[in-house]
Amino acid sequence: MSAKQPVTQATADQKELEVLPSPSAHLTRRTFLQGVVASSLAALGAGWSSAALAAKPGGGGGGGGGTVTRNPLKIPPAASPTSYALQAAPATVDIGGGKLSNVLAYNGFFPGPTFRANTGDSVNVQFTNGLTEETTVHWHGMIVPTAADGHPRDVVMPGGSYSYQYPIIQRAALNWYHPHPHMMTGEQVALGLAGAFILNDAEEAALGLPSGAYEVPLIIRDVKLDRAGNLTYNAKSSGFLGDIAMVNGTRDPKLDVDTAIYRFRVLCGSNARLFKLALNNGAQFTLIGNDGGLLETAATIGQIEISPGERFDLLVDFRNLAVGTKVMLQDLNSGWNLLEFNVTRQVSIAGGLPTGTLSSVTPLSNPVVTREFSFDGMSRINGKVYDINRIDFQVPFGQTELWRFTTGGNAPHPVHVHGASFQVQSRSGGRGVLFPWESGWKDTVLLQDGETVEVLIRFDGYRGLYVMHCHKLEHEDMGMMANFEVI
Ligand SMILES: [Cu+2]
Repeated sequence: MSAKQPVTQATADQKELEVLPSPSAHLTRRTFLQGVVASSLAALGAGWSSAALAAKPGGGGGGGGGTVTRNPLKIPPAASPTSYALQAAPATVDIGGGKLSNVLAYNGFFPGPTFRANTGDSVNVQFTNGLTEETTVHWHGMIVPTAADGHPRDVVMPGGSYSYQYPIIQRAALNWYHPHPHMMTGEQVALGLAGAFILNDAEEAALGLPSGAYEVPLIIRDVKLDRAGNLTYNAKSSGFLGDIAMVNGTRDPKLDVDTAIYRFRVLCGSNARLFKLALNNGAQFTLIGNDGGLLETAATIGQIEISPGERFDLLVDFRNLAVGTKVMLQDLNSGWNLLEFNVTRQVSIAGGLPTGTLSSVTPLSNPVVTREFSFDGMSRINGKVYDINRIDFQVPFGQTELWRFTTGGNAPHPVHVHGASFQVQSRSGGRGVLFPWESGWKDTVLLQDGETVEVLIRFDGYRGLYVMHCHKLEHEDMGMMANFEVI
């Protein structure tokens, strides 16, 4: 691959209204950022279909869904990260009903294997890059040393390998892993590279929450397919939006359920799309956790909005439904049907929805420093486009700080910080309130137009280099990211 080209603010923001010609599975982020229409088919290697003339509206994920043929929800295989060989490479996968699609995959799986581990375990993932461009693996939500964080500086070249090693020093949560290379994250994630990482601990295990077949990871995202049915990506500075939804890499998915309580570990894996989740039978979700693990107490909620990078831990109670009942998980923003639950088996399982305290969350307090971060345009934080070699600020280890995120526009900006979780304190302007899913610990918080969001944060894991950025991946790739150093 050629050397990276500098990105100027003008280059990035000029692109605001431009939609690059589809298809562009072959279009590299770098080319996008240079403002050049790529015609190269070489970027991602062999096996990719030729260009389609236009993206075909998928339709399958949306609409009333009356005649849609539904496909069994894929459940990615579980894997232990304590000793694991992980490869990113092009692959052909079944996206439902035997329809094959060229994607980028971890170990051939789209989404990648679901890592499962416990607090105190040590992660040892030997990664090899089978792509034809640079990549890294970022462990979103995991508190890891800089060298294991997948920082864009630590690129793994095509054919190269890297050892991600770290002890798990944090509480139970649903985290995830995905690429984080400079200017190419949006492309690689959109084409399929992401997987869940479920971390458990003694506090959570003691609650006896639904497990086994009753604990289901749901990676919800939108995708764009070309005419041949392959995942494709067209970079757009306002954020990539796909035509159809997929859950766990399955188009028009369905899940057979028992008359039981299910625990859904929900991750918004889209590049830019927000989903407003609801059940079409009017049933409520029992929200028990978010990015940073369990909440102190459960919240009952009918609609819940999730933005790229955020995670929710939701219980859904099917106990009182008759066999034969169908319930649809919907996205109220797009009107899409995301996942159909078919109640197929009567069971009787002891226990119920949790009451009382789920978890202990020690509040952060008394910040000694306040920092302001303005998310400007589509490519800048505090007026600056990301420079991989510039350290934007330093944070003393172990110091509680108040970080204030603001934006004048071009939202949504899901703000994500590496190296620590934070506690959301307030939101003013815009929606003007905090939501139940924003209590406890978070690592990604949604900043909408006109909003100011304040969080308390303390870095007490490791010293070293980390980034904060907008998790609308096109904004990140264009430079809405900052380097900081915990000292
Ligand atoms: Cu943004």
